[in-house]
Amino acid sequence: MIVVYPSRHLRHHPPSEIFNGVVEPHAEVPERIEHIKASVSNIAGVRIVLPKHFPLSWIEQVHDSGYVSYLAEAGRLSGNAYTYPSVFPYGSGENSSITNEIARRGIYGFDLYTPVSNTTYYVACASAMAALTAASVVRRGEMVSYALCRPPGHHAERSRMGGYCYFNNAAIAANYLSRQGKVAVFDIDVHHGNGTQHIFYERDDVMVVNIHADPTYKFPFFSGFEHEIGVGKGKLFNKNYPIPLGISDEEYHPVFMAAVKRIRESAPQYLVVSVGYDAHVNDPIGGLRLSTAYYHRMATAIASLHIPTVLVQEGGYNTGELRSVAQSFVSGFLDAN
Ligand code: Q9C
Ligand code: ZN
Repeated sequence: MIVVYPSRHLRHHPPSEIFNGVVEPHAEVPERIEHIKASVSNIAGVRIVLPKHFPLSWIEQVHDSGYVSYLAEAGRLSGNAYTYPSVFPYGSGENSSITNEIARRGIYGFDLYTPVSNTTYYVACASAMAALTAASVVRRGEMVSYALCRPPGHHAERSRMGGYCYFNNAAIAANYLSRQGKVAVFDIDVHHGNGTQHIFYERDDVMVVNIHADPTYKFPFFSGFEHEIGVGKGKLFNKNYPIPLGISDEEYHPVFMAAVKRIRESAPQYLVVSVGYDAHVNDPIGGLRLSTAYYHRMATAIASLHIPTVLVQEGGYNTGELRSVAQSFVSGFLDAN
């Protein structure tokens, strides 16, 4: 398995996140990817590579060009301090003509977890390039590859950052592969991948299947409900499986297998998996109770689909557990193949 490691992620270290008015240390820390990389590099059959460079047009096919340049400009204005989104004015950001810097921070972001500094654009590009590199490996004929993306991506919409995400790496990989045939995205991060849903909501060439903690109680709160099924020609090409908080392997499994069945029935040529390790029992923010061994079982079931698959790293915040959880997941994939 080729594993793509974007070493520039070490330049990304937001100091804090603000939840409901309270400042907390930022959960999305550099050690996450260092631990995952260290553990998977010990597995026989894994080869670690650096990202290759792809044209920026692959990012701009998924993200609004005003948003992409905002990220670069806001970073230059911030210098090496991180600036946070403002809460006004709320808006989608697309085709925005607003130039005031404070207002723009409210247009291009939807929460206070996702600050910008002068390294953000550069590290977000490298993370997206890692996803594209992993996708190109599968396009060349490998059955599986793994992009150790950091910052993560699945909360980033076409023109808004949020949930620690700037560019939607999984969506960029899925859109790239969609030029070759039908694609499915399977999002197993504990949080709903609202950005991926938003980006493909009107498309029928990329099916999006999401299993996550019920957004009534968990981030992102505004999206991820069962009635969200896609619109226009994208209708029925989006499927959400919200899960009650606190559930463990045996209760999760039937829902997971229903999602796998749905993917099999859509018969995609490529699969992109948004892999979060934050549904694990010891994750500090997830709220579900999956075991380390269950990640092996999930990987086996996904690999049994026999669809060329790009694994894209999303969340997972217990730095003490990430080595064993990643080891369980990756070896599940390799054992099945
Ligand atoms: N301080 C991803 O997993 N909520 N993003 C944290 C506790 C933010 C998660 C609240 C969750 C964002 C990629
Ligand atoms: Zn998550």
